[in-house]
Amino acid sequence: MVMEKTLAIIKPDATARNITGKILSRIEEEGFTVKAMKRVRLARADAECFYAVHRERPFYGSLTSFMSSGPVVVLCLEREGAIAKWREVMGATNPANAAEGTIRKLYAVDLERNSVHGSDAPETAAVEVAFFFSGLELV
Ligand code: FUP
Repeated sequence: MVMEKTLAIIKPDATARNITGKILSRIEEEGFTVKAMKRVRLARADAECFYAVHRERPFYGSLTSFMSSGPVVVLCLEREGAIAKWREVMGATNPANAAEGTIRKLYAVDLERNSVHGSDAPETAAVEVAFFFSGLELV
């Protein structure tokens, strides 16, 4: 398998419930290296830019409002096959469909407040990592 980087976000519903540490532990247990990490509060415009691919979708307004409603923890994770592995560890987008033991099954509140984000392909991972981190910040 190829070494890859992916972007992960611990979303506002998770930071509000003080489960950042639990999710970080899981990330380390699953063999990811944290290459970069920061806790930030997105402005509405930042969330709109990050989720621009969804701008025509009916949930865009609510999603970008939620993502800017409180702090998020943004991480660049590295591992062999990191993109698919992180999506496996997160579980299905809708926690009602998420497999036992996945982060979303364990912690997500609902489809929107689903605790974590992960990139879905190498091209989007590169764009998403660069959205939050400069090359100097990846160590
Ligand atoms: P994912 O890649 O699993 O994060 O899912 P998507 O890129 O399809 O969706 C991005 C985010 O939009 C999800 F994490 C949750 C939110 N969403 C909704 O709020 N309603 C929907 O119907 C679909 C997605």
